[in-house]
Amino acid sequence: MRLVPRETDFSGWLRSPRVAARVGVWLGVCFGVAFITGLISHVAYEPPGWLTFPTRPVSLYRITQGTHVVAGTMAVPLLLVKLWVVYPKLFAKVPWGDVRRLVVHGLERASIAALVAAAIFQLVTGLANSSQWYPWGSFSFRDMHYAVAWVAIGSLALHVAVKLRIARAALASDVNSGDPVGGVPDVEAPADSSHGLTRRGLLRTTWVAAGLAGLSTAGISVPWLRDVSIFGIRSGDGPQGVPINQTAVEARVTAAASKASYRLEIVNGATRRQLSRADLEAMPQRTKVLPIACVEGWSASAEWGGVRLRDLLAVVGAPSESVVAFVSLEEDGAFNTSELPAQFSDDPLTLIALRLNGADLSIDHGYPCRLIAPARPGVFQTKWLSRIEVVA
Ligand SMILES: Nc1nc2c(c(=O)[nH]1)N[C@H]1C(S)=C(S)[C@@H](COP(=O)(O)O)O[C@H]1N2
Ligand SMILES: [Mo]
Repeated sequence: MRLVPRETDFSGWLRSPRVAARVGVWLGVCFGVAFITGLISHVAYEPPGWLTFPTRPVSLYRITQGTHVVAGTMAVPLLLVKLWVVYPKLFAKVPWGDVRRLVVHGLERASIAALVAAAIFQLVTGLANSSQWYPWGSFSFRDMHYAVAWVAIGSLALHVAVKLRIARAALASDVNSGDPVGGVPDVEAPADSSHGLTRRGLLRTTWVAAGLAGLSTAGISVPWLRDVSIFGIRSGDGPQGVPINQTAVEARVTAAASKASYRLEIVNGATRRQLSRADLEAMPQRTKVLPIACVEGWSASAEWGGVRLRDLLAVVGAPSESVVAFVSLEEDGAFNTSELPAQFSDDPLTLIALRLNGADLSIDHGYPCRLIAPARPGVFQTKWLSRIEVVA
């Protein structure tokens, strides 16, 4: 008996280039969608100097980030099936005798290794983040996930280029055919299930698994899908009908946020104003329907009431198109400050919210006041504001 099997030890009609190509197409679509929506998220988090992120549609980030997480989740069953179909190739014969073929073989192996490692890494870290599990400690999820996305998409492009000819031939031929495709041998597959699972049966099962994975995640942002959203850990309602990522107790702001002496400080250079919650309530109030959309994929729309940021900037003589820093009462924590680009400060929909869905903001949603701006990642919608400062 051999310890290491050979590629030819894995027979069976399911492990066919025709199956691999068909699953590969959809896997590629999921990774492509996740890559593009991921780039949008990256730009929303860290806009490069030459690009201003749009403030409309208000649900832009909600849609792109929800799509990102759904595409990534759908890729999980697709990747598992794809790896199962092709893994006998791990044991393919190495062409030791022929240097040129050995080099080509080695390069192809290396690119596949990079692709598989990057794909698994992206799906595992993405799923962990969307379920709020941070096993990587002090490493920044976003930095890692972003860097490896380039490895994944680069090695995927290379893989597609290398396999294009055989994949096209495989897709163009009957799925049950036993003819070799692009020089790769195949075996005739029975079309009926009396011999076990058919290729069509495997493909159908794979599509259903991917569809269910997508549906079960989509519920975190699509209200009517909530009931089937078994993976959506934020699908339940928080207070006032909106989920919460961090409560006031967790952020240790309960005392500071409930004090009668609370003042919101607004700073523009040497000009400083201190406003109590009653002062804020005395200013012109607006109500707007805007979503909260977290990087984790969940989102919820709500009716926010409060003062326009523009109006508050006017109080300290600042132009509405200012870059504005927000500081929370929360003393430490990764999300206790944010910086709002000028186009969002200028937007009439950007509010310092005092109310949520017709009632005073609950303490977990940011009482005495919080920022809510259109088309922004949730992490920048700073809660429990203590200071608003014009920085540019
Ligand atoms: N001060 C402060 N603001 C914060 C956070 C936080 O931890 N501290 N979490 C942010 C994140 S990650 C999200 S998604 C939203 C969630 O808003 P909600 O709790 O009102 O739903 O608040 C943001 N604002
Ligand atoms: Mo978030």
